[in-house]
This record gives sequence, C-alpha cells and structure tokens, in this order.
Amino acid sequence: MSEDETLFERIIGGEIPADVVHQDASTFAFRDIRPQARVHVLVVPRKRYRNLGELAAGDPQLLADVALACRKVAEREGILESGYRVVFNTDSDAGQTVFHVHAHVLGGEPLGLFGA
Ligand code: D5M
Repeated sequence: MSEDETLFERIIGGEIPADVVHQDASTFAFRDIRPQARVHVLVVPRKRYRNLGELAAGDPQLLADVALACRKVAEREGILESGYRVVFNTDSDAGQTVFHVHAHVLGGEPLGLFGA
C-alpha cells in the first residue's frame, strides 16, 4: 500500500473486505461498517477528491456519476419509492473522518428531520 492511500482506496483495491452493493467504471459502493439507518451505504468515486467541493470543481461529470450511483443503490436496496437521504460530511465540524469524498446513502426507515 502506498503511504498516502486512503482507507477507501484500500477497500476499492480489495485489500480490505467490504460488503459491496454496487460498482461501475467510476464509482464503488459498500455498506457502512457503523450503520446509522437500516440502509446505510457509502458511494465513493474511484478517483480520490478530498470533499464534495473539490469533486464538483475538479470533475463535475464524476459528481453526476456519484449521484446516479446513489440512485442505483437506492433502487437495489428497495428504497427508491420510500425515499432516502444523501449526506456528504465535509471537514471536522461535520465529522468527516475519511478524506476521500463519499456520499452516505441512508434510508429504509423514517429518518426524522435535521434539528428536530
Ligand atoms: O464517514 C466515514 C464512514 O466510513 C463512517 O460512517 C464509518 C465508515 N467506515 C469506516 N471504516 C469502514 C470500513 N472498513 N468499511 C465500511 N465502512 C467503514 P465520514 O463521513 O468520513 O465520517
């Protein structure tokens, strides 16, 4: 493993096992190890950007690919109709721990409102 490889690059590379839900040419999706809802899947672009803003500025098509992969995951998990939440934690106050941008896809139950 190269020194600065992120955890998610090691998962994408198969070095660390994961429960893979979806993969395609540009994205990789697997179940979160600490689920916050009945469905909790992480969608990661194969190419690393630090956060949502850097991804959007650096490769808007790849951001669109991530959004479409989130929808594909929701479809696979049977929550397309009931609804789902997509979260991108960005830096420390948001609790980002892995600095390889990823979308949390959450659903499978009522999630409540932020701040309620
Ligand atoms: O989200 C990082 C997420 O990554 C957090 O919800 C736990 C999850 N995680 C950490 N290690 C693993 C492994 N090995 N498999 C699956 N999921 C994992 P953040 O938004 O950066 O806080």
